Amino acid sequence: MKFAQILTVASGSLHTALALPSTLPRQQTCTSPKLRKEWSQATAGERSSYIQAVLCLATKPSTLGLPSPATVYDDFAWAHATLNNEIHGVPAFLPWHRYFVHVYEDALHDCGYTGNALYWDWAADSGAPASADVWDPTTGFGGNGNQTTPSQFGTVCVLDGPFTVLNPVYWNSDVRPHCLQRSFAEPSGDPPVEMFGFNYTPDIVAQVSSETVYDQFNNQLENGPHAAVHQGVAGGFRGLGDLGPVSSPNDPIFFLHHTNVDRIWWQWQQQDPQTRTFAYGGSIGENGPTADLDDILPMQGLAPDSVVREYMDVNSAHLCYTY
Ligand SMILES: [Cu+2]
Repeated sequence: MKFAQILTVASGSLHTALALPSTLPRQQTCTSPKLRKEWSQATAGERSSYIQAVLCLATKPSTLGLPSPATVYDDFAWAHATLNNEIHGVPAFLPWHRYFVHVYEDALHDCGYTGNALYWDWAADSGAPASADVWDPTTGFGGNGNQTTPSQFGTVCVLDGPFTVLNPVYWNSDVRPHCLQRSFAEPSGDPPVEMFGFNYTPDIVAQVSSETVYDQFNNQLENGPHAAVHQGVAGGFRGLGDLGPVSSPNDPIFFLHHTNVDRIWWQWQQQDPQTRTFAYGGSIGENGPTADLDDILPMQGLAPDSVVREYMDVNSAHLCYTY
């Protein structure tokens, strides 16, 4: 399975931020944190405004200078794809994706959305993930791709909902314009559950969250439930869903998925905020250097590169949100 292979690829290296000043400028404090809601808890107005803003991203020319017809929508998939080895299978997985969701939230705001990042609580829906509210054709992201045509690239197009008009340009890092593709994994397990739901149940999330060491927690969250959701949405027998390859931000569900991953990390930090807010470490790749809070988080021009330390605490002035 494509995504599983990608996830196990040995990681590259994050460079240590030797040149940065030891004290970064401090803004004011976070007095009223913004509440991030579950998709189904957002108001109808928030949901529709969120969807309109996603569509708006695909009307703006790339700000990264990617050749036409690439749009801001494609900037996110391209940046994620080109950074693959630096942001997966490494301790920076969680803080990098926290930063990425934050940058995306800003981009939605530039497109008129006034709410906060939203999440999909897939554990709550793990008994029947294909029936989750997020896939609703009217109020949500539309559902499964076409599973009746031959298993070829460009045939598993999403059939309903607001995103059938999208034409993502990248597949991995290659220019390969296509429809938004999904391929929900067929029922399996005992009793059979669709979309590998048995791999991201509340019990499994609780088990992962019982890890007390950051590196273990980060690894298990990434390779366990996080990966299973990618595979569940993209890896049916027709395969080829956009949530599978490293250009996975092509499927807007990516950001609801990763906001939920971020929420699980936040809950883990909240179990013992004193020691866990800045709990970080592990080695960068096999026998690689030890991860450090001063390691760079690269953003490929979507936003300034930052450092891990800046994305550990959701109560910092520049993040300032809660769940
Ligand atoms: Cu990722």
